[in-house]
Amino acid sequence: MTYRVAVVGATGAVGREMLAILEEVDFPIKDIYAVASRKSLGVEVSFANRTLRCEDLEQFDFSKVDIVLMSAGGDVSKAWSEKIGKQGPIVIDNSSAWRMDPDVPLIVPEVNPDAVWDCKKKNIIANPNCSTIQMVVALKPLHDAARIKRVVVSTYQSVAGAGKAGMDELWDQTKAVYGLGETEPKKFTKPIAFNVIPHIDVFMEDGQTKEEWKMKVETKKILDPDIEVFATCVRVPVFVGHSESINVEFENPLDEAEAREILREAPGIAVVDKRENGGYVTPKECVGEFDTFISRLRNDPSVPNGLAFWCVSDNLRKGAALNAVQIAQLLDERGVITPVTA
Ligand code: 2RA
Repeated sequence: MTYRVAVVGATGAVGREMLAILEEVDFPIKDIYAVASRKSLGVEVSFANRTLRCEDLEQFDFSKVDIVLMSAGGDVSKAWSEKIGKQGPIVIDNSSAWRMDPDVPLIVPEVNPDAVWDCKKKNIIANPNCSTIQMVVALKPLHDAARIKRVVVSTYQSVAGAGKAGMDELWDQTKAVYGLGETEPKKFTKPIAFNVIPHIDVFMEDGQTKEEWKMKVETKKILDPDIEVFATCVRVPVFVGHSESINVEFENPLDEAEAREILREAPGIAVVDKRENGGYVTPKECVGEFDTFISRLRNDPSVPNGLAFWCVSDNLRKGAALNAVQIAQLLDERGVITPVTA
């Protein structure tokens, strides 16, 4: 079985990663198309050993594909995903546009693969927010073992989460410190070079930011509505790779040694946890990797049945493009789509 695939937003950082990962995992592709807004018409992107020329989103005939990997932002997704789904293909959307829609499953394949069948209502599957994905991959096996009551998480999110403009801003401001170029913040609210900013996405009425809210509501939708989550999301001057400090309170006892063994066996997780200099993973080391890395596992005696750990993942890969491609693999494995092509 092979599939006809379109990548919408193919010129963006995540779109390019989607193409790279489709090739890396050897996804069974019959035809592949790069699609983008008119301003990227004709731009070339690479796939395997060839180049694809971007086609115009407004003109593209989506009835000729089986799967659409969409990373073109929330506004484009709101305007297009439902229309595309009605033409036949399943849209796997990386934006926040559909994540909380009750008729759209929000999927992390290691956590809630069975939800894939719910995509039939709108032919849309939502890819969760990057900071949620890596956290729930780690929480799922621990929840199965001892039932999580509450999670307190602080994030250290790379500028790649804000797209190419975020990466350019860190680069330009870093150069400016040495007298080379501009310093004015544009994408971020304060200087990001040599600084940290406790603000990602817009503020909500209760004082939390939307990024913090997403971590709560998405975890409930993907993993368990009874889990309480409190997040503080922070942008840090790291180009790629999100880190999280996670404290978990369980209903039942689970000590650090058991948790370490459970996580070692869990899909999508690599445990690197030596109590010595450098015996942990930093974001620099996770770039390009598929796994979510767990380090610094400790009992947290400040609450009953408490556990703390450090969690690092490539936000452009597991936090976006890789998770989307793994959803496409799940569609294939479960036989959700019947492509017209053999
Ligand atoms: C960020 N969560 O890091 C966003 C990207 N999805 O800003």
